Amino acid sequence: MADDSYKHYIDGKWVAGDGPETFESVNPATGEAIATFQRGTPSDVDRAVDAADEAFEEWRNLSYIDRAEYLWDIYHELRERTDELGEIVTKECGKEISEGTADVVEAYHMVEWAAGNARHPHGDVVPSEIPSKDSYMRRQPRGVIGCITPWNFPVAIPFWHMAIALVEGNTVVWKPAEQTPWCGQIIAEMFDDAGIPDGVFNMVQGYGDAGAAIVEDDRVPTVLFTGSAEVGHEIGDKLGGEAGREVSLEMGGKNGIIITDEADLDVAVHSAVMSSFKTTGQRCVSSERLIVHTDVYDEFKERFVEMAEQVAVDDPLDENTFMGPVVDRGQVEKFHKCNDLARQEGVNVLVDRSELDVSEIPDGHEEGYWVGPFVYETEYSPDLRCIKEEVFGPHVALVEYDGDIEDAVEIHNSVPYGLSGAIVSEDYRQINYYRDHAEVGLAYANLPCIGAEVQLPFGGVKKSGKGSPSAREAIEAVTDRTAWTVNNSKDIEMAQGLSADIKTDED
Ligand code: UN1
Repeated sequence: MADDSYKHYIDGKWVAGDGPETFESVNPATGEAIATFQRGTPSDVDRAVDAADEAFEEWRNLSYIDRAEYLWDIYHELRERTDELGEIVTKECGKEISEGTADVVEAYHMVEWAAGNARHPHGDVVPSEIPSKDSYMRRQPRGVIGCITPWNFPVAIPFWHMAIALVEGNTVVWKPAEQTPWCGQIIAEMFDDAGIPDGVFNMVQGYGDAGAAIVEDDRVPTVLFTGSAEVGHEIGDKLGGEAGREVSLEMGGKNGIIITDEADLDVAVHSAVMSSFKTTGQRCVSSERLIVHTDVYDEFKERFVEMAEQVAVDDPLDENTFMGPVVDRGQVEKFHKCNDLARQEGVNVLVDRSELDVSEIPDGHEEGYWVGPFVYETEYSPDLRCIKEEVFGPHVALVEYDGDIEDAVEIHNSVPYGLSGAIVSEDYRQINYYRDHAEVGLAYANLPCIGAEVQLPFGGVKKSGKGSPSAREAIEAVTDRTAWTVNNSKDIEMAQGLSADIKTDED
């Protein structure tokens, strides 16, 4: 073990774990190593699950409000250190500084939601057919919750999962993304500062093998996962077949924006640029398809292309930057491969800043993972892979449509995913048609298709997810409900007119 490497947090202690290997966090803007971390093994995960399992009984017996107190401490620390942490997010995952900071803000919003919820009424009182019976819903925590989180929201998404799991009375084993272990380290330090009881919160740093060990462990009744569709479906397939095990998965999308003949083009261009290029196209909710009515197509195209040529790709710590680098070399390669595929499929390329000119790369950042917008137009065909497969980068297709909103929505829905989408239109009938027929979990009108607030369910349909691992919906995944009925009478009376008389041979 390298002595200066950061460790796992298991059972209230910083531990090196079994593995001989370490890995580095790299600043995507410079290619420089930030810090070294221990790479977790399945046996480290095993120890973390042991600790979480052991701590569960005592933790669940605290009141909601007492559990939430630990989260309030973290809330205050996140607020006090927002700027500092925002900068760390930016240095570790490359998104520009307003986004790095917004990640931390989104994290404390979720902590506020979860901890605040502890003082809200819980459960429903349900009427009974029998006047002497009271029925109501109770929730029980499920136990050890496995949380596997992505690098693009390295502070917010861990709290989507963990704040809720913990306040509901579960314990946690968390694996942060291997690209953003420094954010993981700081979050674990916050739990330590808050004095969370040993074993209630555990973090194992590492790669997919550590994540797989969490999924394999049948002492983990629920896995919350936000990340790629490929991994999410593997987890879903495995846990779906196991009695008593649950998943809540949020994966990617091939999100679209419909710009109708009734669109305000200022709103359309602004929404499209935000949705396609913010976070360098690396949100699950980023848009890679712009479906534009033929009447406004030429003007929209001209204006969108002009912006795509101009958006500032630069040092993410500079507040005038719109797009930072992508997260790592793998993402650069995938982006180029997907652009090549589009070219092979015969699209008409409109903007190609995929290989940035040296003069566009900020000084001292030559080793960073830089790409710029890649925009093309193509006629719609259900067979084209480039308009169906997620890239996770600033790769955008313009697809012209003729006809009514029904035609646009048909194109919009003709992808295997369904996470987020938007319509830009001044006509409420078109908006309502879209609202009722778009196959997505998050939908917007006259807005970008990014930027959901934490109190909304965040999840998709089709290949984009199962459940919503955030806010109220995450509670479903980390608790079991009991429908509880109590009899206030000495007589037993049954519903549905069922006789409660015990008849004997004497009768
Ligand atoms: C993601 O896309 O990976 O809605 C998460 C948004 C953010 C969360 C994005 N609140 O854009």
